[in-house]
Amino acid sequence: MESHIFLMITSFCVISMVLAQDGNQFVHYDFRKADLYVDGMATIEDDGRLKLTNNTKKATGHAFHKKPISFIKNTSFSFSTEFIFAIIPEESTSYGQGMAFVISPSIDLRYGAATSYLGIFNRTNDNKTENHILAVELDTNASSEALEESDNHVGIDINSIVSNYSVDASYFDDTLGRRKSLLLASKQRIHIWIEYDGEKMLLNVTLAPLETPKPSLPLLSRSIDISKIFKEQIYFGFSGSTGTIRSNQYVLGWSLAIGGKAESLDISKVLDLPQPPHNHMELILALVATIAFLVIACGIAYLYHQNRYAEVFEQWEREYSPQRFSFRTLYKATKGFKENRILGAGGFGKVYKGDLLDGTQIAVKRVSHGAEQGMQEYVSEIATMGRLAHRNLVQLRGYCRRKGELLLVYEYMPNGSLSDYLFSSNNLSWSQRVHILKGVSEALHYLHEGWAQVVLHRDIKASNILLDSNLNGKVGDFGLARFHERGVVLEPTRVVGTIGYMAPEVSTMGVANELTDVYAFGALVLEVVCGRRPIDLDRSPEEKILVEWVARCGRNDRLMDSVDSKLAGSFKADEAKLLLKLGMLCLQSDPQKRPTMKDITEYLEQKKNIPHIAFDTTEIGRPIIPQIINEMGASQGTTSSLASFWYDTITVLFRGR
Ligand SMILES: *[C@@H]1O[C@H](CO)[C@@H](O)[C@H](O)[C@H]1NC(C)=O
Ligand SMILES: *[C@@H]1O[C@H](CO)[C@@H](O)[C@H](O)[C@H]1NC(C)=O
Ligand SMILES: *[C@@H]1O[C@H](CO)[C@@H](O)[C@H](O)[C@H]1NC(C)=O
Ligand SMILES: *[C@@H]1O[C@H](CO)[C@@H](O)[C@H](O)[C@H]1NC(C)=O
Ligand SMILES: *[C@@H]1O[C@H](CO)[C@@H](O)[C@H](O)[C@H]1NC(C)=O
Ligand SMILES: *[C@@H]1O[C@H](CO)[C@@H](O)[C@H](O)[C@H]1NC(C)=O
Ligand SMILES: *[C@H]1O[C@@H](CO)[C@H](O)[C@@H](O)[C@@H]1NC(C)=O
Repeated sequence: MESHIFLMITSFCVISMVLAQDGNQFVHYDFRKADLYVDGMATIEDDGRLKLTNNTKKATGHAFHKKPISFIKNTSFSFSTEFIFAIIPEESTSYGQGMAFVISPSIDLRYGAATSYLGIFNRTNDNKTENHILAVELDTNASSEALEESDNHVGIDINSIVSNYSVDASYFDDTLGRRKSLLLASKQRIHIWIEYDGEKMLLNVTLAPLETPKPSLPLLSRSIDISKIFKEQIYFGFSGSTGTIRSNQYVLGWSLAIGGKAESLDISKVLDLPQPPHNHMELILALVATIAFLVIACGIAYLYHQNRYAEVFEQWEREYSPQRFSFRTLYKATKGFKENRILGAGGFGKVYKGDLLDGTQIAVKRVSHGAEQGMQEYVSEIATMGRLAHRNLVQLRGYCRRKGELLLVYEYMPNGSLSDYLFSSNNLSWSQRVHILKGVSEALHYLHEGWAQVVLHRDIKASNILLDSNLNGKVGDFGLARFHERGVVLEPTRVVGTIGYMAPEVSTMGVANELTDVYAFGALVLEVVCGRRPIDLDRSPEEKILVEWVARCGRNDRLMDSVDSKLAGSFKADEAKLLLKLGMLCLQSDPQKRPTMKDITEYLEQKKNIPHIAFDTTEIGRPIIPQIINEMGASQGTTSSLASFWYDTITVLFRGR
């Protein structure tokens, strides 16, 4: 029983396959697989489209299914077909000729004329019953030979190009319940159904745009007795022509059945039309426009990029390139120099925290640098400073140069500056303070004597001493540092420094040397021991200037009174005495009486005894105090906090003689 059913199924399959191969029924989406005969302009394109006409004027193209169908001359003969076509005219106002679905006794219609004959008939054979041809024309030109009036019509032709029936192209829109016109030469894919019911002798032609399902009403429904047209054998196919105006005509899917309903075409399988071909001028214009657009876009991107990451790099800088950072790297490390990355701001610019890609933390100082002259010398000094190495120096890792701006890259100091630490709620213990001062003295000793050249820091102050994670003091910010050969007589230069740390002679002599650094170091020592700024305008006149006040305490034999009150009872008196005396030694008005940094390290290591100091007013070097600060101090109140802001942030620049 089971095997019997199986046999029935297989035999059914064999029959339908035979039918399909027979040519009585087929569906094609890819015409390479169809058994087509083509001639004239017609070709089957590489991706499977049937292209009936090309851009040749006054030519024809034909495509026929090779297998003939036996035509039985009785009422039982029916057929059904549907296909997708597209007419792409060269111009958009003139469409040229059209195409037709043709049932012919021969596959060879090469005698068919071009232009208005659509490749089906010619002047001699037109309107002859010997043609045995039925065609459904999709005509886009009203030709006088064919007695046509419409440039967009569908016609049924029996043996003649003069249609027996013809109507303007349209389709019935079932959702609207009315007809809508449809342009055949619309460059869009159009669906057409042609059905012949042999019993009713009715030929129906129905059109619709590709996406629209088959309308319920046909465009044409005419009674025709096809038995009077055909002979015993018929072929199904297409014919198209061009005239003086050219067009490309495509067939993109075809289903046909004899004696039944043709299988519906699956719209999703229907090939797209090729990209509309451009003419040369359009192509060149498009190319030029594209290139122009790209150039402009690239230009904008480049300028934006240039502007964002622009740097100045000159030939002479080549030798420093190992120390050079790209601005891009620094920009990314500081997240675009974000406000929340600012570590501090001074008279010379802001300092930002940065994270390099390898995880190293850095501090980036942006120094505005108006003058490009002197830059070479400056960068060479920076490069030299990059080679300075001491555990109590903040390592300068490199630099970057932009127009009007210099960026200095330092190792990152997690505990910030000594100034911030000393005057914040953090309490630096006595031993920590001593440790920091020793470290700074060693660094300065190294700068002055441990190097081939003499390095003057010129801006020693609490805010330039930075603290690492173990609270080691490190001398940072070499923004004002200068180098000179040992033993040369220094010329007066532009004098720089910070109020409170500037030795009196710099204003009169205009010379900075090792001993002016020593003076600043002395001011720093007193600041650290006493926990007070070198100049504090908020205090009483005798306490305003720290060095004068410490001297007063010394003269009154009450030196310990000057030690930071936060340290009460927790400092070593003998060490405090040593440091205060050392500070006073450094702050003497006569530079020659000041100790060298070498002496200082030896006093601190107690390798050498510190000389006697009288705390005599005449010997004390009062730091330079510009008039404006004095005046501010005179009027107490709100301005004094402004003065202390100045003190902290403004580094004074003025010319020596
Ligand atoms: C059009 O088809 C004809 C005939 O096959 C061919 O000779 C001609 O080169 C084709 N023209 C174009 C533009 O493809
Ligand atoms: C059709 O005509 C043929 C002879 O031409 C005949 O043998 C056949 O039975 C006819 N079929 C029908 C359905 O009338
Ligand atoms: C029809 O063909 C003629 C002659 O080839 C042409 O002048 C006219 O512009 C065409 N009309 C359309 C709508 O293509
Ligand atoms: C027209 O077609 C017929 C074939 O039907 C052919 O014999 C004749 O030569 C053709 N005439 C011209 C002018 O091409
Ligand atoms: C076609 O030929 C028939 C006669 O065979 C004639 O009556 C008719 O007018 C012709 N049609 C045209 C358009 O010439
Ligand atoms: C042809 O159209 C008419 C009128 O709409 C309809 O009655 C008939 O069933 C159609 N025939 C076919 C084969 O679709
Ligand atoms: C179309 O039909 C054929 C066959 O019925 C006639 O012979 C033609 O004369 C007719 N042509 C027109 C224009 O009606």
